[in-house]
Amino acid sequence: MTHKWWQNAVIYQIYPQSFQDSNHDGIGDLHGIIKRLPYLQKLGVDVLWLNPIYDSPLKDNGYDIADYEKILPDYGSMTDFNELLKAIHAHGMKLLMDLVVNHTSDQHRWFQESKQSKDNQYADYYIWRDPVDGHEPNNWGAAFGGSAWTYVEERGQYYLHLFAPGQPDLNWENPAVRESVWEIMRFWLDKGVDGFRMDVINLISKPVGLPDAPEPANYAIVEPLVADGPKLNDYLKEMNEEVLSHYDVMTVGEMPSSKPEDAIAYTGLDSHELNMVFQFEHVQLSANPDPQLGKWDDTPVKVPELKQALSPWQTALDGKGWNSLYWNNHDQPRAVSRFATDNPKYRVLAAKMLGTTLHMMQGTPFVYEGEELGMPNVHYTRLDQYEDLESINAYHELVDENHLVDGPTMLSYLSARSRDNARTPMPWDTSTNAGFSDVKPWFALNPDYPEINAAAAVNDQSSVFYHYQKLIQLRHDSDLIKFGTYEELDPKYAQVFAYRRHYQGKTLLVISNFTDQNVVRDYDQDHASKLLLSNYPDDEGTVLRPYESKVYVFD
Ligand code: TEU
Ligand code: CA
Repeated sequence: MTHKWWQNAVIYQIYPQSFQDSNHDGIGDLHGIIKRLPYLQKLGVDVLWLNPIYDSPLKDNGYDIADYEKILPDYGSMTDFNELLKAIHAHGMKLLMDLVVNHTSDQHRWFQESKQSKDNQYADYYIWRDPVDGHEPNNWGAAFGGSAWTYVEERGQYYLHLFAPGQPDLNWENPAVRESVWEIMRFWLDKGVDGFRMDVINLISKPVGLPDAPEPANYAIVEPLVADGPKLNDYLKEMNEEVLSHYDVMTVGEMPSSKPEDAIAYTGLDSHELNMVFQFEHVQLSANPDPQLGKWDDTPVKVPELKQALSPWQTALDGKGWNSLYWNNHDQPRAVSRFATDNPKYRVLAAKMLGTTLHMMQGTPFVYEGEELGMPNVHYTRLDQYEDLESINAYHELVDENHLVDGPTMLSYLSARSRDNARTPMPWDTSTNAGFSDVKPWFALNPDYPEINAAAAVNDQSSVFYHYQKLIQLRHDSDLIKFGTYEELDPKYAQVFAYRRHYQGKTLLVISNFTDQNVVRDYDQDHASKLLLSNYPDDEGTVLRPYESKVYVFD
C-alpha cells in the first residue's frame, strides 16, 4: 500500500467560538486563530480542523448552516478566511473544513423556499411527508428532544429533522441536492482547503419507508436504525468520483453507530469513498441502562469495556481501511475526567497516560483544543450555567416533562456528559479572561484557568503539552507506530490497558495503568531493548504506579 500524507498526520480540532478572540467581542474568531498558529506549530500538529465557521443562526453552534459560502460575521469575512488559509499553509499546516450536509439551517434559502409550496424549485430538497391520521409520519424522536417531525402549515406536511427543528434533513435521493453539495465542496476545495470532516455523514441515506422505531423511539434508538442506510455507499462513491478524486485531500466521516465492517466499506483503499471515520463505540460506553435515558448517565467507564470498544477497530481495519483516533471533541466531556481522573493529585499523569494509550495505536490521531493541557470537565452544578441546547432540552424533557429522573441526578449526568464541558474558552494564560479575550467571554471560562493554561504548560517541561509534542514527534518518526499491526493483551484485566504493535521484526509494547493504585503486571517489559516513553522519570519494570504509562521497544 502506498502511504498517504494523512497517515502521517496528527490533527488538531479548533472550536472557533472558544479558541481566541481578536476584536474585543468575547467571541473567538479567524484572526484569533492566526495569532495562535505558532503555538500549534510548536505542538507539532499537521492539520487543523475547524468546527463550522459558516453563516448560521447558531441554534446548534454552527451545525445549522444558513449559507455554505459565507463566513459567520462573528468570526470574520471571506477575506479573513483567505488570510487564515494562507497563514496555515505558510506555517506548514493544512486545513480541514466541517461539511454539514445531512441537514441545513431552516434559515437556508433552500428551506425558506422549500416550505412555501409543493411545487417550487426546492420543493424536494428536504424530506416532506403527509400527516398519517393527523399525526407525525412516524414515531422517531429527535437528537435534541421531541419528535423528529415538524408540521408546516403552508404545505400541510411535516419535514424530518433528526436534530433540532431548525436543522431540516436534506433529501439526498434528489440528484439536485447532491449536485448542490458537490458545488459547495468544489467551492472550498478550489480555494485550497485540504479536506473535510463530514458531519453525521452516515445518516444521509434514510431507511426505505421510514419505518417506526421500537419504543421508546428516542434518538438513541432511532440513530442505529437510520445510520449506514441503503444508498450511503453509492452517495459516497458518487461524491468521490464527482469531487474528491480531483483533489489531493483527506476526509473523515463522522459515523455514529457504525461498526468496523461498515468502516472498512467506507475507508477501504478500493472503495473510493472516504479516508477514515469517527467511530463512536468508545464514547457511547456506559450509557444509561434505562433506554429512556439514553446517553445520560454518570457511571465511570470500565477498562475491559473500553478495550473491547477500541481493539476490534485496530485489528479489523488493519491493512483494509484506516482508523481515526480520538478521546475528545466538541460533543464529548473532557477525556481526563471521563476515562481517568481529574483529581489534581493525578490529573497530569492521567492526561499523559490517556494520550499515550491512544497515540500509540494505528490511525490518525485527533487532539481537541485544551486536551494538550489535560483540561478537565467544568463541573457545573446549576442548569443556568449551560449553553448547549442538547443539555438544556434534555433536562427539561427528562426532568420537567417526563419525570424520568430527578433534578439533582440529571445535573450530575450533565456534569459528567454535557457537551459544554468541552466548549469553555481556551485558557491561554493567567491574565483576565485567561488571554482568550479582553472582554467577558461568550461562555464562562473553566474556573481552574489560573492553574491550567497554555502559558503555564509551555513553561513547564514536564507538562501534558510536551508529552503530546513528544507523542506527535514519535509518530512522525516511526513506521512502527504508524503502520504496525495491533495485538491486544490482557483483554479482561480491569486495571491495565496493554497492547503490542508489530512491524518489520520490531515490536512496540504499550502499558497503561488506569487506576490510582500500584499494580504488578508482567508483559515481559524487563526484557525490552529500550523504554521509549513514560510519564514517570524512572522505571520500576513490572510495578505500575498510579496512572503510569510506558512504551517499550523490542528490536
Ligand atoms: O454530532 C452528531 C452526534 O451523533 C452526536 O454526538 C450529537 O451531537 C449528540 O451528542 C447526540 O447525543 C454532530 C456534531 O458533531 C454535533 O455538534 C451536532 O450537534 C450534530 O452533529 C448535528 O449537526
Ligand atoms: Ca471576536
